[in-house]
Amino acid sequence: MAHHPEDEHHMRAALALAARGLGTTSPNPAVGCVIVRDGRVVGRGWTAPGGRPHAEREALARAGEAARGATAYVTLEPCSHWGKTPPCVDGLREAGVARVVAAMRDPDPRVDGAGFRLLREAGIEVTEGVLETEARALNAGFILRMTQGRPLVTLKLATTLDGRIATKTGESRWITGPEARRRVHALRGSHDAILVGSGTVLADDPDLSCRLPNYTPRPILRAVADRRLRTPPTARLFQGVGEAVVLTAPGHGREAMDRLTAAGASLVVVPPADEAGDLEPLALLKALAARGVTRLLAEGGAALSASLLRAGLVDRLAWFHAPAVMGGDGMPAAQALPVETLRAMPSFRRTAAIPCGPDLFSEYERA
Ligand code: AOF
Ligand code: ZN
Repeated sequence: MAHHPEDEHHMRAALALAARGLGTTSPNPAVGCVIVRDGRVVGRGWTAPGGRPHAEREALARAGEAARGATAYVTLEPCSHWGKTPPCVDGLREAGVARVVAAMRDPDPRVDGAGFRLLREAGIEVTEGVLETEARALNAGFILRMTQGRPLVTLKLATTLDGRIATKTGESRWITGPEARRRVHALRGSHDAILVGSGTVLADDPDLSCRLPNYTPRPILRAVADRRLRTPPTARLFQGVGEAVVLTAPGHGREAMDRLTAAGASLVVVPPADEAGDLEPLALLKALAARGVTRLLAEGGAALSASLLRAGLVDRLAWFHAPAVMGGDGMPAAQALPVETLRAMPSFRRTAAIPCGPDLFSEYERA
């Protein structure tokens, strides 16, 4: 269908609106919608916290009568199914929208092209695939959960220039400065869950909260991979806002499990991967996806990072580098993968490099 010159411009605006919802809409996608009539924006909307109302409903409500004859730009195919709310396709049709421009097809099997078909059957002009690459990157978590049953994994690390996360005596607070630490909270805010290994809980007792300036702490699911059930019930991560989950191996006694559930944790048993008894990383991710997690921020330590990298399950890196060098007796960001040839290294493509106070923040995606 015809591509109009202004389509990309309005879709870019819709994508920016969609991004506002990241971290608050799971298990639903974060969608954005802009309604344009005679070249003028008459309504804007994005998926509400909790995943409903959908973006189109929000934008249509603002546009009111001005939606008649208008074009709706949506970052995802409008839904065609009856869920807890009526289909957005019906909303668009009833509002008299003349044309729908969508960035990508919805991989949810309840939609999967049916939204486009129903719109066309209702006589609405449909253009698909505008800024599809950008929309796929934005929806990567939702797409992975729908198609592979696992969340998007971003591995966050804060290291020295030579990639060390702690001294040999275990000192790690703080390698990076306050600006970097503030950015970590923003990063947490755009994810549905945080995952750490039990070693990190024992070493640092992080609270894993999401505190943003001028906001009350945002609820976020906090998870610990803890095959030996070493996490103490007094761990600070149990005190935060939102669900706390301990992922462990089978075979623990009732008493050890009850101690953690009494502290407010949900216990999830996942199969061990190998003789060493490490938790199977994909099973761990699937257990989190089953709880609705679409975007996971893994925050170390060295064992968890290695286990995810080894399994090829790190989709993105968020790496803070402090301007200091620790040397070879410091603890490396990841335990042995192992890598013997350069070809065998997990490799990434840099997507951003941003100065952050004295530190450098860089983002990468899988090469
Ligand atoms: C849209 N716009 O803003 C969102 C959509 O549980 P329900 O009924 O809310 O449906 C969730 C599904 O709806 C989700 O899997 C995805 O297919 C779609 N989400 N669709 O048109 C939105 N959030
Ligand atoms: Zn919808």
